[in-house]
Amino acid sequence: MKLSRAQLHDIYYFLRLNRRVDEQLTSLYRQGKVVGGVYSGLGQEAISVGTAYALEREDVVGPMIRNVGTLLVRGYRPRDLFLQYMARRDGPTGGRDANTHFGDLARGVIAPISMLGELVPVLAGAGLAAKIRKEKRVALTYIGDGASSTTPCHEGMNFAAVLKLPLVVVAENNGWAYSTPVEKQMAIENLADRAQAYGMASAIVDGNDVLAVYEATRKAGELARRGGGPTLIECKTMRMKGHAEHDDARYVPRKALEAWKKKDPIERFEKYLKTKKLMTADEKSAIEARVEKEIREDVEFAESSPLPAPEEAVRPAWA
Ligand SMILES: Cc1ncc(C[n+]2csc(CCOP(=O)(O)OP(=O)(O)O)c2C)c(N)n1
Ligand SMILES: [Mg+2]
Repeated sequence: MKLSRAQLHDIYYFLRLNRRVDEQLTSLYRQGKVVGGVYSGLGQEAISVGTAYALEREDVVGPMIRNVGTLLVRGYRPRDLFLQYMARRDGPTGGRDANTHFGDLARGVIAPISMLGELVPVLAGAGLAAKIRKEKRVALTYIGDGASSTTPCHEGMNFAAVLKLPLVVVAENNGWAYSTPVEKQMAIENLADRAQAYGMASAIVDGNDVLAVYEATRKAGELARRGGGPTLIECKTMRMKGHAEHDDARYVPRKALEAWKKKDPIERFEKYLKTKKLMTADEKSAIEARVEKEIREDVEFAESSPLPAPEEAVRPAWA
């Protein structure tokens, strides 16, 4: 599907918003205002935004903690992230859970599960439900290079392939699983090569190219809707920070980070829109001004929200 100029601007807006939410969360963390850790998706925004933008309204998505862009595309606002990370009363879990551990079926968002790989069988189940009910719904979730080596991930992918479920698994190969480099946890070059063994479709894309990610996800979604079964999309990218803000990632070679910085997904998309004359300097400034205004207002809103009352602690997180 060819994206319109308005849709391209929309994607640019979400990429920027994702980046600014990320930066703002880091800033709040450094001010000691965050309860728990901040798990940055810096440099991986094209994957969250490109995949989520390719979904239809009725589809379901299971983001992981770095997929803030996915949440924004599904209708969450920056304030939801700020409130949640600062454990405030008005946040999605009312201060009873941390980081992106929230979901909303009305938005088609299934909350992350911390145990790596577990979302694969859960989203395969969502795909199975769609198949049984004959709904043209696609289920999509994310795994990291580390998560891809877990038992539930293998079980979920095999299950989805055998039953030809409408599942899209987006593997964010960012080179690292905490301090473990990818070559120390898999003996093959491409994570997507595993797809053949399950009997499912696969694609390898440049994870820093939002349009490539979008296209691959559309294609996988179309295959799933046609009853063609699941797809594993490997997005090659780089984790540009430590595992979380507390980790300075001194074990990651600086040279690799410098090389990847040159491939920044947002700068790259900006350059593309500019050279193809798809976004004027004025249009770009207007989008950036809108993002800045929303960030400013939402940080203010979140900071003025109170902490939950002590008796709230005994209420379940989801009640
Ligand atoms: C089953 C399981 N083992 C270990 C952990 C601890 N853990 C949390 S994140 C992480 C690394 C994840 O790496 P990857 O899947 O590549 O995702 P990335 O952090 O690069 O986004 C580990 C080991 C966990 N949450 N679940
Ligand atoms: Mg990783």
